[in-house]
Amino acid sequence: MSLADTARKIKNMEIRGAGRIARTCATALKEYSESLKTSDLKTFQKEMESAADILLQTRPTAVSLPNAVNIVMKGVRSAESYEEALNSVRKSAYDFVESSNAAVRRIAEIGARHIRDGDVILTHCNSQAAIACIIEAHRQGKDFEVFATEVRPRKQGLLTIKALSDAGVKTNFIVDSAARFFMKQVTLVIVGSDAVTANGAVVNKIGTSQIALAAHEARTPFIVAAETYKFAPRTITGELIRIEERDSSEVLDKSVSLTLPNVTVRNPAFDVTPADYIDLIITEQGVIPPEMAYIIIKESLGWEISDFDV
Ligand code: RUB
Repeated sequence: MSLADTARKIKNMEIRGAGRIARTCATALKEYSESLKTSDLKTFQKEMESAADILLQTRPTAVSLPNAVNIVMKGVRSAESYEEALNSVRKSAYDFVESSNAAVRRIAEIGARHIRDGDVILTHCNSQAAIACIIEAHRQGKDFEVFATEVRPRKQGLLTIKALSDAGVKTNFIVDSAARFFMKQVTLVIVGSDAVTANGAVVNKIGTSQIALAAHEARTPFIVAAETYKFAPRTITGELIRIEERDSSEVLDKSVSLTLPNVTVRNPAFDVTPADYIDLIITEQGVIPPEMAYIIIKESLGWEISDFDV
């Protein structure tokens, strides 16, 4: 696939979900580097920076994307020869994809331990990491059922119920606004994440924070499955995660909105759930309380406040 095709598919959400977006971008940079018809280091670096920029513009919220791009571009930026730069892209892209897949498997193992017989789990959107925990617990023979939300406007819930149904997990499909109605019978909420901030807030699909509020009210544990490359280094300086607002036509057909000149359709794709409403974050390195997010950014990702111009 060409770099432009990859960027288009991420933008229009044919390729979606923070983990998949990150792996796709790492692979796209590798393929792009191999397609370049130059052996001049400076030209190669310039072309790779432009390619990275194109990918970075596709979706603004998933921090996995800049994290993956930076991992792949690090060796390009510091290389002293074209060969070194090309080898570095190949290796770092390969390593990133492998470690990302391994992280999801590890999160599944750890997350499954938090699921017990008799649980009623609610999940929102379509998170590979969250679903992997549920499917792993089912594979281990645990007996539970799932409530999956529809996820307006793009209906990612359809992907979730297909994955769960294919795995043989007993699943209830509900509209987003029914989450609080059913929360009384839910014993565990598991969602994924597009970004985790230094203060332990989780950015995930719009509606996640309402579900967290309802879970808090019902004293239902709320856990997040997030690979460490979803943690956002720049938030240690207080920088906020940009929330993507998508086209209004995803919510209301243009032919209808054109007849309603006084109506503005708003379509934020994500929201922020504060750490106060989150019990645990499951990473591939283990389970942490949200308040420990800064430690992951500092010790696992290796970022310090002094790395930023503040
Ligand atoms: C997807 C979404 C998912 C996270 C985590 O939003 O909010 O919960 O990306 O997914 P969108 P994963 O459909 O707009 O991309 O665990 O697969 O990385």
